[in-house]
Order: sequence, then structure tokens, then C-alpha cells
Amino acid sequence: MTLILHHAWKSSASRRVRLFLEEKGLAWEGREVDLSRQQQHSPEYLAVNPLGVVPTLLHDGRPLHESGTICEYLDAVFPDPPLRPRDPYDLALMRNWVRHVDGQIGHLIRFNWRHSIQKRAEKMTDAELQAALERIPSAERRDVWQRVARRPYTEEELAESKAALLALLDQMEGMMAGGWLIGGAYSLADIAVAPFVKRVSEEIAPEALAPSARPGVAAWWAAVQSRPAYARARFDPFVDPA
Ligand SMILES: N[C@@H](CCC(=O)N[C@@H](CS)C(=O)NCC(=O)O)C(=O)O
Repeated sequence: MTLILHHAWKSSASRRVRLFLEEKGLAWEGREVDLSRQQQHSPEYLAVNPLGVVPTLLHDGRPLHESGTICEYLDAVFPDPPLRPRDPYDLALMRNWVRHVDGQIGHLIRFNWRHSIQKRAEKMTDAELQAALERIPSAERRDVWQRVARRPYTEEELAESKAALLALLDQMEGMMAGGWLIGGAYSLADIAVAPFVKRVSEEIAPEALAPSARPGVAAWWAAVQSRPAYARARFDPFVDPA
């Protein structure tokens, strides 16, 4: 049995799958994809992931994309320890939560790409940029590449994204009755949002994670970080020290 993960160390969707794999105690091989060099848009990579994004899991050679789907698949194939609620209602809530978190990725991208893809994209000539855009399968990501290359996100747009991410934390605060987000047990619901919280905690709004600001989320975040799998999943600092 082989599990190969095409991923990027700083990608939130990749971090989600790494954390899930480590919680499961599964052995996996990594294949790093350099996003700023557009390796995710190479013909070889598009053959395993038509969306041209990371991560992609290959289980015994069979490719699967979408981090939430990958995690659910892994939980079905490797059920121990279970990382999805057994109760059908809680399972449905978990799926809606993961979908909701996925919908916030654009807000994270506005902060994240400034440190990575933007640095390379803004140096491209118009012809190079045009060629880069032609390789991107999704219209939405073409727009983002175009934006960071030529018209970086404004302070107003960053403030809007920060507000959306803080609203996510507020929602989490309201879900913390059982210590974890859904059904009183650690699950994909917690794992799915952990990479987002990591970015908020280190750059976007560290004060938002203070116990005085959101006691439930602060305790949750400490509990997530203290799990041995968290260190193994390597959520290293996003921004390299100057
Ligand atoms: N919904 C997808 C999102 C994947 C995604 O957006 N990946 C980002 C990194 S977190 C990526 O590959 N960005 C590079 C690009 O769009 O060019 C998932 O959860 O797998």
C-alpha cells in the first residue's frame, strides 16, 4: 500500500491533509509542488489534478483531489482512529462546516500569496504573465494570479478578508460546547480549519486568539497544537524570519 501526497509545505489545503494523515498514523511519501514556479499547472500535474491546485493524494497510484474529499476517503479506507462523527446529523454538520471553511480560502489567499506567488508573478513581463495565465485551468485562479501580478490586493480588501476570518473564529467560539467543534470529539471539522487558524494566529490577527478574546477557541487551539500529529504535520512559520 502506498500513499503519495503531492503538496506544498505552506498550502493550507495540503496542511489539512498532512494533519489528517498524521492523526491516522499513516506512512506517506511527499512530492513537493512549487506553486510560485507553477508546477501545479504542468501537464504532468494536471493529469492527476485537473484543477491545478495542491494537494493530490495517490493511493496505490489512483489520484484524488480536494482536501476535504481526500480526508473523508482516508477515513473510510483507514477507519482507525475515526475522525468523522458516527452520528449522521453530526456527520452532516461536519460536511457543511468543511464546505464553509473551504469557501473562505479566497480570504486566506489574499494574505498568503503576498509571500509566495506574488513575488514571482509581479516580476513577469506582460508576455510571461500572459503565458502563465494560459496555463491556469480555473478562471477564478487566473483572476487571482492577474491581481497579484499587476494590481495587488488593497488595504481595504485585506481588511475585508481579515473580518471574514475573524467571523469564522466567532462561529467557532459558538461551536465549542464539547471542547471540539462537532459532537464533542476531535474530527475532520477541527482538522479542516486548523491551517486557517494557524495563519490568523501568526500574522493576520494574533490578538484574536487570546483567551480574553475567544476563550473557547484559544483553549481549542492550544489543544490542537499539543497533539503529537500537529508537530509531525509541520505547520512551519509561513513568513521566513527577516
Ligand atoms: N478546495 C481545494 C483548494 C486547493 C487550493 O486552493 N490549493 C492552493 C494552495 S492552499 C493552491 O494550489 N494554490 C495554487 C494556485 O491556485 O495556483 C482543496 O481543498 O484541495
